[in-house]
Amino acid sequence: MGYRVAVVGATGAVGREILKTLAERAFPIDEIAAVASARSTGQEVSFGDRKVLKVQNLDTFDFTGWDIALFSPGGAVSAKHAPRAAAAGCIVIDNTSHFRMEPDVPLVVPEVNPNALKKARRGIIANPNCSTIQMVVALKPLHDLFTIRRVVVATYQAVAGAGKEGMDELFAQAKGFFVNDPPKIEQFTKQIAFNCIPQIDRFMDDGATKEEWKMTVETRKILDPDIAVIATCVRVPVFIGHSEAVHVEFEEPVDLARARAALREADGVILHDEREDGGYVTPLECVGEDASYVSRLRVDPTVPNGLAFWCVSDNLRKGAALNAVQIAETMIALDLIRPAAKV
Ligand code: 11C
Repeated sequence: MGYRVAVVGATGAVGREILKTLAERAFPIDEIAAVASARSTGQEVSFGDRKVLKVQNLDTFDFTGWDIALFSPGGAVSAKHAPRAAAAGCIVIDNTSHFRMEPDVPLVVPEVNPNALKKARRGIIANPNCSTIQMVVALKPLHDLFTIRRVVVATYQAVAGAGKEGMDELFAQAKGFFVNDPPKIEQFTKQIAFNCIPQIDRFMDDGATKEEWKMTVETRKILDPDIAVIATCVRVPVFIGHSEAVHVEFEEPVDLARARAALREADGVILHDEREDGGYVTPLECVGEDASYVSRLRVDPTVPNGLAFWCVSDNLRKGAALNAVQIAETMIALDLIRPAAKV
């Protein structure tokens, strides 16, 4: 027997990726609903190769009898509708930042802290930010070996993080450049085509951006509250796939061979590190893939126990849709979700 699954925000970039991921992984589904805001009602979205779903209106959608709702509609919408779905008995896996730091809402990356799912008392589980997910998947095996004290990370984040509109803006500006069209700037603070923008999300009081703050607080909640993290998050003219240059300081002396072996064994990580021209993974190569790819692994000789590496991952996939679906799969494996029809 399968589950009744609702995908909320089904017409967005992440919602469509969730539908694709559920179909590809043959998630055990008895019935699936595509749900979105009133203005998308009646639109059609694909589920797998053969099925087309008519989008239903979130305002009037009744979650009673639905087992799992995968939400990615934007923070304000999740704030309003996720508690309503949870109150109806549906397990909500929310992709927005709205609930992430609430103490009674687990923030989960299945390869890192699956047992946190057992504390989902409110029926809401938060999916972390994409830039955090790919980094903690790579950090976990290293933390288990040498105990991380501090992480310094610079990100190179794709425009897909700003949704379909972000991708459209890069496309339009890049095309316009060759025909002398002035760039139209709407989704980003400056021209993104042929440029890098050191701001993702709004500024906080301490001068960090909210994206940078998320990387700090989410890493601590998921992996270890004692880890210090400083991030500089940069938007780059890449359509899909976030990259990160990660510098890590450990409590204990590092051993490169052990670090390599642990990364090779770790769930969710692919170590591709050849130390020759092109012997590393770039964002273009990780699109549509599941892993967090680690390359350029080396000792950082400028601190006592340091390692540096490069990490790329598909931000719509492991960074959002796949991680959310894996949370649902892990909850099923841990017997934390049963089909409503069975209870
Ligand atoms: C970006 N990381 O690349 C953001 C998108 O908190 O889920 C995801 C925002 C979030 O713009």
